[in-house]
Amino acid sequence: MNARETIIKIIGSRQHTPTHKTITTFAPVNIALIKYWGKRDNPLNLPVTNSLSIALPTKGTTTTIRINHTTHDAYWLNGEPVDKNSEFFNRLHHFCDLFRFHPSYHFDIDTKNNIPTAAGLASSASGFAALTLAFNQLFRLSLEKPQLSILARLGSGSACRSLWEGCVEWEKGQREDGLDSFAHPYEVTPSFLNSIGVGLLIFAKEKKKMSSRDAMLATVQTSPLYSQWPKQVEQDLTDIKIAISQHNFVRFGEIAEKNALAMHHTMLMSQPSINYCDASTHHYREKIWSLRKSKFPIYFTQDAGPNIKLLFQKENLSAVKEAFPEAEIVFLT
Ligand code: 2P0
Repeated sequence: MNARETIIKIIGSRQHTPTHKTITTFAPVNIALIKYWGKRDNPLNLPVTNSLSIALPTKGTTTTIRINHTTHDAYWLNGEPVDKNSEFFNRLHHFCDLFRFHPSYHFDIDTKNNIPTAAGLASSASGFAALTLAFNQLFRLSLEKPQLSILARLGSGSACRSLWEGCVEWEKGQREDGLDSFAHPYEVTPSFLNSIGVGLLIFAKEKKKMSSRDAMLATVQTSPLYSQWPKQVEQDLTDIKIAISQHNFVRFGEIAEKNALAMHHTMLMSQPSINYCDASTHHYREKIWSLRKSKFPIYFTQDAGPNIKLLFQKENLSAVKEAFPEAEIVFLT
């Protein structure tokens, strides 16, 4: 099974006549509380485990697409043309090929992130989700969200979670063709979701040394700790769902932080070691632990990069602002 076969199965005999209008879509960034780290199928981005995320409704990717009537695609990222020799160009092109229902179709795609690209802030997730929504409208496919989630996954695994606001769970699925591997909203009482703040500590804005795709593969293949990861995720998912149902922020934060640390610890044990942390990461981790001990509940999560995302309760907003004036604060609703 490959990505082309997936798209054929999803779209089936639907009409896919392009509109000649310009389409603009938006998809939010999602931050995993329980991480996706490792694939059971690499070309289809099928995960080893379920994962659970929260969306940042004001942060994400705006994508504009139109059919361009030339002989090639043209892509822009944040106003700059994308280098044809870059890995990003190849990934985009490969994804666009899935929607090239006729060889004469070529696309102008303008993608803008209001978060740093490729710095461990999930811009590929919101990017491929916004692009999937754009193709759905461009070809008037009228696909449902679960189907769009499957297609977004083909661009980037975590993109399948970026089609909703709020809390979202990605079901790993069992099927070899991946048609049961898509995301859906996970219900959280609005008052609990509304009580949580996220603080973005974006001190590293440059492109990361190793893509999460390569790092994930190397972790699965070489880390002696990887065999324990699926069990850890299963337990953390169960526990965080209980914390969510009990509106227990302290347990919620503890579990999210523990899961992020377990992911980084698992990759640190790869051969050669994969280390996304820098001196600032360690500085902020220590500061968070110290504040938590002496002042108020504050936790963090960290993705495939050095940056830290604070998790706190709105009632402590002024204390968070005082301790981290450099943090960009985002709420979940
Ligand atoms: C996540 N990350 O759950 C995890 C946690 C980073 C750390 O999903 O190869 O860009 O495109 O499926 O989705 C980042 O990996 O990787 C990611 P691909 P993706 O958010």
